[in-house]
Amino acid sequence: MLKSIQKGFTLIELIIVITILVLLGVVVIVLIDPAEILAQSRDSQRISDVASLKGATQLVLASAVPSNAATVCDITDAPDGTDTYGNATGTTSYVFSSLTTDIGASGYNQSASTTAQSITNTGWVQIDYRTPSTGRALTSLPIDPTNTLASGYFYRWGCNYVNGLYQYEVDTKLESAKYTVTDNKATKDGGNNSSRYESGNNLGVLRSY
Ligand SMILES: [Ca+2]
Ligand SMILES: [Ca+2]
Repeated sequence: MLKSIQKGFTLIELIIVITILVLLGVVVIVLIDPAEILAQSRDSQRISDVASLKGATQLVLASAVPSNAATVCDITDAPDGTDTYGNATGTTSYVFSSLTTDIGASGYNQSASTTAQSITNTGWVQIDYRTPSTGRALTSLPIDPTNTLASGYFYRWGCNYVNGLYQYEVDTKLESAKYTVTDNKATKDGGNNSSRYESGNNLGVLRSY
């Protein structure tokens, strides 16, 4: 008589296997830290966007200065990081944010959500990035992947005109441990704001908000 061969797993074996798989999953999630990976991804975009904005601004202001440059750049005094910008009645703004809501401080300009990324002077930075027409650096204005006032994650842009030179600054806030602890870019950029990553040809242009 043939012995019956037992097939499959017993309940105990199944429980052991499932427990091991769950533990392995937890270990993998802890090691990978998906939240940090996502934060690093957003930061990489921010660093890239800031570099793009700096390059495009430099190209425009150094070649064919937009006709409205005098109205979007503070031409009244040297940048010192404390400028109030804007005129007395607040009708003119010289600090532009990628937010589409009011930042709640004088001198700031927020964009219309429908045109925020336009490279004509209706984008959140109100200068015309279509010049020069060849070698154009931007096809659309980048906006922060989070872009909310409450989080602090949004881009800012400002410029002055001093001694025959347009001086500009772009800044953003970073969030990942990689770029705020291991490689703390906000404190190593040479700027005057230790909580934001600054770029431009004069890092004293933008004030705190
Ligand atoms: Ca800084
Ligand atoms: Ca600054």
